[in-house]
Amino acid sequence: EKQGFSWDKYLKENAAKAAPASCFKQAATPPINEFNKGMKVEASDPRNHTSSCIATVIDMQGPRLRLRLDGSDDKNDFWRLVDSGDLHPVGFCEKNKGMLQPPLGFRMNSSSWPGFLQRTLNGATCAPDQCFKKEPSTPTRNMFQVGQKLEAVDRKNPALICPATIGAVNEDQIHVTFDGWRGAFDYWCRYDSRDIFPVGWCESSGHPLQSPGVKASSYKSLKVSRESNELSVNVSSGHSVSPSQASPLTPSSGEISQPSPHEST
Ligand code: MLZ
Repeated sequence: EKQGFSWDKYLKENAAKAAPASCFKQAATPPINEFNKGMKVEASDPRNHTSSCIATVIDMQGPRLRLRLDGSDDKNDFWRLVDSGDLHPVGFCEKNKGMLQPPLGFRMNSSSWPGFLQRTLNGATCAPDQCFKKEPSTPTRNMFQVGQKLEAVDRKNPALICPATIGAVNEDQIHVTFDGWRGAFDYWCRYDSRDIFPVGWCESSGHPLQSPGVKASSYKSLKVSRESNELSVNVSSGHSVSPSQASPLTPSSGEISQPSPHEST
């Protein structure tokens, strides 16, 4: 029998529906990753989107690359899909009459940039053109609906993709809420963000998928019967907390916490 988290079972247990694949700016079939660790690419600086920098592939997970800007520290790594519009082969910028820029926070004196650039590219392995896949087209409008399930990058731990739910929709924005994590990791993003994926994407792309957290989702699902003075808490994951486990009425923080091995962030 298959180990670990199963969307099939989870959707049934929670009587939930997956957001249709057509809602997402993602390829119908996840792109193939032909990069290797150590290869160099041109990437737009995530902290300064107008500048093109040299980056090195530090790690990979399915079709996602962990990148580090050359000349930057190891605290600002970022992840991009192999079909990200933010990535280009080395030489792209020059072909388009642009200039490669030092990353924000370049660790040397800016006058040493030209020399640094030459040294960093000297003898480097630049990722060949065929590694870079065409960016998928953008859905014409926001078609997400509240309650739909998806897989989403945890932006506080961007190596991770986790089960999530559309918590709200506002014009071109969606609220991504992480199942079982009480809001600490939730974020708003555009409907065409590359950080969100249809249910099943991790499995079909060979990327690991986290299991939902084990915390009560929020007081939205807390039902209190004042008459009987009975407390019952329904957790989005389908578990329920008995009155003896839960704290008494009138919570102060607005959230319930269950002791769990996954408490830490
Ligand atoms: N630091 C946490 C990771 C939490 C991931 C949550 N993703 C929605 C832990 O230790 O478990």
